[in-house]
Amino acid sequence: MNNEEISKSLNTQLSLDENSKILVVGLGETGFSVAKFLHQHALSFAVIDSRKKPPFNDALLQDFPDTPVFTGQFDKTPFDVATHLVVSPGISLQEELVQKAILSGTQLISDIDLFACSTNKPIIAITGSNGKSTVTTMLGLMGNAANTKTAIGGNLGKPALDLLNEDVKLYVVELSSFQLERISVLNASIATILNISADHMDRHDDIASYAAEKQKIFSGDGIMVLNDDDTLVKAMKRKERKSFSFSVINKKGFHLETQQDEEWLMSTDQPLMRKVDLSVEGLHNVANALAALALGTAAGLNTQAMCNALRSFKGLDHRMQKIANIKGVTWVNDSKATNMGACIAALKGYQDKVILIAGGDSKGADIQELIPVIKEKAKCVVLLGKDAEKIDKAINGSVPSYRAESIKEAVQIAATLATKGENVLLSPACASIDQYKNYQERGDKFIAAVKELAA
Ligand code: UMA
Ligand code: ADP
Repeated sequence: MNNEEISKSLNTQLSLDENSKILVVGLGETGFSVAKFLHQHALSFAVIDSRKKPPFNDALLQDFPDTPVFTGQFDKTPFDVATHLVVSPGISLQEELVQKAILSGTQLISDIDLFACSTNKPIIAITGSNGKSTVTTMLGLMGNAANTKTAIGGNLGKPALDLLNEDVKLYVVELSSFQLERISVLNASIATILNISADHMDRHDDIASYAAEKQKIFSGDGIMVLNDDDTLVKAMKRKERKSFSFSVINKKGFHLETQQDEEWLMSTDQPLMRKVDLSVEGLHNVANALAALALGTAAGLNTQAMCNALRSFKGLDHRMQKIANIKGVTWVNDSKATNMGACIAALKGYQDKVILIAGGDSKGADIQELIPVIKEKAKCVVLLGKDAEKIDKAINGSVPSYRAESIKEAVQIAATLATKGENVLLSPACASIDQYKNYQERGDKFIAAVKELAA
């Protein structure tokens, strides 16, 4: 779409024009991508962030010195004069001034709305409690292997607006529940909810309202890709819409089936590729591969190219990442397991009992969910972080538990507990922000501590 077409689309779909006064709330990755976009389309905006020095403060001052910027706290005045608010995903919509503005008629829009208005190329939108980044990355590899120039981003890292490029033939965007709760015009050509398990319960009232936010990904009339093994997701099917399904349990849609003693990823009765040829570990990753095949098929990608891409995909860092084998003990970094569902999937992937390192900020989750799997799959647990005590209480002595102050100490304790042939798994079931900058830093510190052991 050229700039004129985009301006028209922004006007008809979001009522944006030269008289609009847009307040960009948040100056992180999202806020800065929005600022660049609004500037490019000659729309008038100001920026506000409650942080004293938000991450893109200097970049904004340098690139757009005339833009009014308010930092340090949320000030009422810019909210009062705004006609539109673009609220970054890290800011709760319950924030007092945001709520007041919305109630008084200020239009809430998001970077994803701006993105959706600015392209007529197909968009594959991916959400779910777990597996989003893995499936989004798989799709990117598949699209490019099939000679369809594919751009991937969104919650994955690169903001959706930064992906816009005339050469791109297919957009694949990972969307979080925070991004979805503030969209209004997304009409993805193909959309999926990979699974729903409790996450971010500190920002959502309950699992029903969290699922309702996720369901917004299906707004419009695009193709739905549904997880047949997830009751909440399966129930979202709409008869009038074209849909595909995937399952690792039932033998329909994109599924797993044994043929002549070998397990195959199948599409209805057509074998696609052997399960052993996937380089990623665990049944949850088979589900991810099936979801990616379903999404890619819906987008018309070549099957052989998709399978080749899956064969070469080794998995993302910090997700079931094998770090080292030291004296017969395998060390696995699954630091990205920031909720109960991811830790449960990790544990279920093991035949034998593991030494589990877990803990951090559980974000208001119900820990009881984790306990039966811990009992079944953990030889012992090393706990750290803000909710170590809470998890320990829930375990209630059913498996031995130990306390560590840091990842480094957790690794040292685990080393004394593990014997040859066993696995030590860091799969915290919790966010890292109570002790670390993010899950990457937690994972990196784990890797460094394991390497020290090896030395
Ligand atoms: N913040 C303030 N005051 C403000 C604005 C933000 O304190 O005025 C805080 C937020 O509470 C948050 C942090 O700053 O702790 C970052 O918020 P942001 O909205 O500025 O975040 P961005 O830098 O724009 O990054 C966001 C996503 N972050 C969040 O949703 C928290 C990134 O996902 C995403 O990659 C990026 O947009 C591009 O689309 C990250 C994430 O952690 C990876 N997502 C969560 C997850 O995956 O679980 C949802
Ligand atoms: P997301 O982007 O949704 O956070 P990732 O692909 O980054 O998903 O994986 C996050 C965590 O969830 C990792 O610990 C990973 O092993 C686990 N995981 C990945 N796919 C699934 C799935 N389909 N079901 C449950 N857990 C999963």
